Amino acid sequence: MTNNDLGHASGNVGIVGPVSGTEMPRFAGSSTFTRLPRHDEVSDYSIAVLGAPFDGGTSFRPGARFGPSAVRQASRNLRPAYHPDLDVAPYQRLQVVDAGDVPCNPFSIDEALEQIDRYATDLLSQRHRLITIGGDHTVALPLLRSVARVHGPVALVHFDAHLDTWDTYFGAPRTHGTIFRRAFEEGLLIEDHSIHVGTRGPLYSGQDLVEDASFGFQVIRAGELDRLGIEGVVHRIRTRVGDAPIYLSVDIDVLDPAFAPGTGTPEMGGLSSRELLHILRGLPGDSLVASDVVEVSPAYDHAEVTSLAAATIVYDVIALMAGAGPNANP
Ligand SMILES: [Mn+2]
Repeated sequence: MTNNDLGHASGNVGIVGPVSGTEMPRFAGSSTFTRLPRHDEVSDYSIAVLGAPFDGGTSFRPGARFGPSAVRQASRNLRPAYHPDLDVAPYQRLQVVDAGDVPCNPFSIDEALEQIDRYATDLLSQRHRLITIGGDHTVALPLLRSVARVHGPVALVHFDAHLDTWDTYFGAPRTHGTIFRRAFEEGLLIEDHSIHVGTRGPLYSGQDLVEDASFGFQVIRAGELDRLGIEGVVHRIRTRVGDAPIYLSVDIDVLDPAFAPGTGTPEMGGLSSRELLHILRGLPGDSLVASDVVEVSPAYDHAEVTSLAAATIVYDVIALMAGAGPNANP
């Protein structure tokens, strides 16, 4: 079967691109992320997009299990051939594929985490990078486990309204609000290289911040963005991570509910989608080994606002990994 038989636009030799928007309108055809080829349609790839439709670790509004399909659907809005702000044609530079969804057991958190770990471990290596669409934030724990197996401990760059370093909920140790404490305890993170960005809202206790700091996290609170500006935030993140391999975790609730209403635990006073995209575009793409975009709960969304934000972030992370050109101007 040739590239043309699949209806895919050809880029560099051997690379199979997404279905062309001139051959099939963007609202039709393949339902993969930005209509990329499926994992089993190509012989090798550099970046895989994976769905983790699991929301059994959610503490408030449920529904993120429908996130991967909603984000793929919203990705039809994107024209993925060329990213002008990063000056890169990511799908011509690297082979990117959609690896489908992990079959997650909706009745067992631990079994679902094992399933995600197994899938991610199959897809990841030193030269295969992974971007996972959640699912609630619990899915980040098995993803970090598989990343650490390949790369060793990593620096976590974590965009979220919440710290996600609490200990337990109702006695449950692995939930969407406890994963990064578990990741620290399991030695998956490089100490003193990780950072939360965009946290805000009231806490269970002031002690939460003390404990979080004791796990080696720095914090840029959402309100600090007004003082630091985009460049100041980017500088703080880059200084924090240094040359370490980065796992980038984006909880869509880092955005203000005005920009992302369709999520499980919304908090007022968040980032705008423009602020988030511009910060992301300032990150060192070469160091990104894996990423997730989580907590899209489509039942609470309106007009695909939240799903489109998540789809755009996934595409931007792909473009960052593919490498910015010489004219990039984030
Ligand atoms: Mn979170």
